[in-house]
Amino acid sequence: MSLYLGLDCSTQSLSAMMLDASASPPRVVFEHALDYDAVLPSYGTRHGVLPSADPRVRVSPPLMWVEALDVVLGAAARSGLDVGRLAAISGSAQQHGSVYLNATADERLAALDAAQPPVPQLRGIVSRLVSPTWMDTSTADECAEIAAAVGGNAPLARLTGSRAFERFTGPQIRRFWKQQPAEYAATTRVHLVSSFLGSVLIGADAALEPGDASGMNLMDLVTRRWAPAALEATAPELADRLPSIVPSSSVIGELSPYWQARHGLPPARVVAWSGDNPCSLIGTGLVREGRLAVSLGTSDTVFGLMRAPRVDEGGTGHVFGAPTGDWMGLTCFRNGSLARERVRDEHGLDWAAFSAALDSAPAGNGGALLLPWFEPEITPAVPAAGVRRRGIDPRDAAADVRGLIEAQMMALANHSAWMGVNVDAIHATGGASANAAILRVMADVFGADVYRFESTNSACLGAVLRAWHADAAASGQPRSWDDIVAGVAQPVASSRIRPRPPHVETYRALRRRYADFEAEALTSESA
Ligand code: ADP
Ligand code: XUL
Repeated sequence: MSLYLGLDCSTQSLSAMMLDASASPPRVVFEHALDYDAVLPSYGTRHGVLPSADPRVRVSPPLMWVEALDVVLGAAARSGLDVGRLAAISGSAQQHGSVYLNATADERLAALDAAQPPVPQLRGIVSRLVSPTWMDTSTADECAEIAAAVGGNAPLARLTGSRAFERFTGPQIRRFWKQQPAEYAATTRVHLVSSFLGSVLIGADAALEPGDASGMNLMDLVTRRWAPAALEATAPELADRLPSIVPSSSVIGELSPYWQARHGLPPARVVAWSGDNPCSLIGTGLVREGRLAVSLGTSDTVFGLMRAPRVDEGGTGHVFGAPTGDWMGLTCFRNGSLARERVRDEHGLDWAAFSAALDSAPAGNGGALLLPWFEPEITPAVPAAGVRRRGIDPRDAAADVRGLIEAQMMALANHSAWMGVNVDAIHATGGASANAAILRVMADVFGADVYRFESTNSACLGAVLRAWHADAAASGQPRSWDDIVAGVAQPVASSRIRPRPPHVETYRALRRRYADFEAEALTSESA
């Protein structure tokens, strides 16, 4: 019986997981992660992105992801497992980031020489050397232009699931076309990070699926096809440059002869890659409506499955396609793990001391508040960095750490209210979900039970499970999503953290004061 491989190309690392589906229950038998800054220093990234003098610009070198893929596939092949049993591979990638390919790409991808590493052979295939990432905020003008062309942000949100957001691929493509028209003209394909890496695996142009395509401001959320009005508002002749959109559990090809020969892998099925949040929805087991997941990764996100696309016309959140064929609501925060690391480092702490400092200050921090905008923020939209403290001495480590974590948890809770989910349980994931002190604040602020998972990488687990789901269907033995996630993507029952009623009361009041503080700061900013 079968092994499945999931890959996750995230902001700071590329990771892999293998699942043995014949074990009872199915279990993860291999995990490996590669940190870009540490293992591939020649690309010059910091936290996975290139340094930039303009704080709005956050780009990464796309071929770094290919080199990481090569290293990680090699590690999976040498895992000692019988990789001849590998039936299917899928992937997860940071959302919204785009890769621009020229007319040589298809031929070069198909003709790779297995005796050589991939990157030197693929150097000429990009029409743009860098890929804008989800952290990029340089496209405010383009957002305004696109929204105006389709009649405003509310109609754009109804059509595509989101108002125009700076990091979304459509506004990024428009800026590229405006600033580098010759390079845009030379671009024959604009891929997302997900469909780019899928293309690299199959040695041909790969399709996109609706989960990641809905992060572009270009797809009709209901028909799951490109929306002509959005394409027209974005850039000329864009339809020809976009991949096709296929259902999420589609086999898009097989592992190319190059990867088979290079690492001794079989001709496994390759399943459409998706975005990290849609993959995490599966990896946290949220295949039914009613619970939310909170991912504390490089970005912090809060999301849950939706049976119908209840779009947020208020402009905070997104509705994406879910891998199950349903939809998912999501709100994203940019000041996540890197803000936590910043405060940790400013006070000279390690994670254990950070947690102790957090625990040592009282719930509610004596009424003190902090707005954690160390970098421009996505939610709410804060164009220029600027941390604000009210009643916190920045030299007081306990108050500062507490202020940060309470701010992050209150922002997550307040800005997910639009989803209309009555939350009684939260599935926590992402690197910082390993931190129980943070999860205790989460439980108190949301007034909900919080559960953890064995692995903090639900995006990678979701990718493996998507590979299994699609392979089962392609083999004529389809399995339900409930069946796929049972026993694998379930929270650890003993990890349950219950909210403490007095603290829930404290935060009920503080959440309103936090919302007022946020609103005041935004008003004074725009004044
Ligand atoms: P990504 O979203 O890029 O995949 P991860 O989910 O892998 O990121 O999260 C990585 C982050 O997890 C690191 O940047 C680090 O700040 C954070 N992290 C790891 N361990 C802890 C901990 N014990 N407490 C808080 N944060 C942690
Ligand atoms: C979601 C978003 C981030 C990235 C991070 O909209 O921008 O969560 O997907 O990888």
